Amino acid sequence: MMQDDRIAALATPLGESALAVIRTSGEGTLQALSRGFSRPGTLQEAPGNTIIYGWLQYDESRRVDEVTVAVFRAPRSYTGEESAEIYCHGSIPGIQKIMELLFTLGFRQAEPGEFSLRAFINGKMDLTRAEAVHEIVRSQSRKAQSLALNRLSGRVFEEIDRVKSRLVDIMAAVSVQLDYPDDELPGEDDDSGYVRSLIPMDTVQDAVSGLERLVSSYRSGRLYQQGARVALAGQTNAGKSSMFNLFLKEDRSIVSNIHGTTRDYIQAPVVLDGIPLSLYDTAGLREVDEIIEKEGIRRSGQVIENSSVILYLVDGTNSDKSAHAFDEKQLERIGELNLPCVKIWTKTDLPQCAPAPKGFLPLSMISGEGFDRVQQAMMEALLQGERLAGDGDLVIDSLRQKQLIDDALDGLQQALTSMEGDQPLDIIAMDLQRSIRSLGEITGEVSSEDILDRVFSGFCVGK
Ligand SMILES: Nc1nc2c(ncn2[C@@H]2O[C@H](COP(=O)(O)OP(=O)(O)OP(=O)(O)O)[C@@H](O)[C@H]2O)c(=O)[nH]1
Ligand SMILES: [Mg+2]
Repeated sequence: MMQDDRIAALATPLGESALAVIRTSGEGTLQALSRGFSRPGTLQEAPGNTIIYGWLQYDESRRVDEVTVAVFRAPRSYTGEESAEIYCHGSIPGIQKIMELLFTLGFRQAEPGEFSLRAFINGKMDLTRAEAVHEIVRSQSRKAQSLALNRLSGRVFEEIDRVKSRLVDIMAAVSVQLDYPDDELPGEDDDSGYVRSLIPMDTVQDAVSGLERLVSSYRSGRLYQQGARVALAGQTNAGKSSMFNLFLKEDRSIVSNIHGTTRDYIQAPVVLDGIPLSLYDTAGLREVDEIIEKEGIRRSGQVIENSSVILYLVDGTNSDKSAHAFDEKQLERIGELNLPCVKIWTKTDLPQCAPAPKGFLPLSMISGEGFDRVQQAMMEALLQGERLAGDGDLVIDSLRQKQLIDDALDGLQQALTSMEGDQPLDIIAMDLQRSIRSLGEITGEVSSEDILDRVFSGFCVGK
């Protein structure tokens, strides 16, 4: 991507709408745009943060659209460059005509994420904030959006920066000592008390716990942003479709007392505690010869294997021994696949229902009794020991950030081990330096084309 030319892109979805926004940026944007504008002088002279009304046109006889143009002067714009946002009518052919006009005026189509890349390069935001912009756009639930807003406001940056600056202070002292080993202080192979005075253990320990907190927030960050796949599984008539409907609060999947009612699996989205879930009702598991039901069971098996958590339902009124053996076999398989699973004992409202065995949660689809506990258990299974984040919590959602924090942690732990093993100062210094570098990569202070490409190429065009 070049940085010294002018770019343009539609920033809103391409479709019919009252308004659409086309974003432009780059040095000379207003000058270039004014050549296709009904009031060139006004546009060229407009101060930053103002809005100018007029027509986009090739000339008076070839008008393209009636628009307003928001004017931004460098560095007070999203990208930090001179830029303009064109508010036009949201018609697909109209937008296409405007883009064609812009190309003849010397703009080129922006690459995905190019506006944000320029913002980063011009020092308008660090990489964690740029990633947050993308995460906000992508958020599927209100909670995910709130958490991404926290990141946009710079909280990841601040936390990383806090840890990093303490390590940099330590490294500064260490470097002096490595450069001038003969100064009054004892040499490097002296007692470990001296190394510890240069590198305070509790500061390193504190950095470790700060970073560990961030890493552990990743699982719940992921859940909020990407959601999870939940499969309802079990034998025919166990109550899967009834439970599916209970989740959706609507009569969506066919429920009947005929075994094998559900054949094709059914998927529906549902948001629970701010986590977007993809819920699957599957075909009841049983031995069959009938070819269509068999295929339904096979496909359901794939859904089950690819889910993040399985809710396995067992009909509590079924006293048939072979049915229990069948369930045990299925649960064993799920266990072998290492999939989180919540076991549910259904139809507890019926008098013939046996008490729930150990490890099963009792549930009645009729009264809804036990449903809260089941949902809670499902969340626990998804979070695997992490707690759910509150709105104000700092939660990371970028795999890139998580991996770099892991690298930084690795360096710090290595440094701590070396200190305990009375290793020479330069060895410990290398580990600290590695951590500092990884932390710098998170915010983009240390960056390469490769890293930037990875971060910004996933963005949408116009961001
Ligand atoms: N009393 C009572 N009846 C239930 C309960 N759950 C399900 N049922 C009934 O059990 C029967 C089977 O329920 P479904 O939800 O269709 O069962 P399924 O697991 O989807 O069955 P298949 O689609 O055949 O695999 C229906 O008649 C439901 O009304 C429950 O908790 N209490
Ligand atoms: Mg069903």
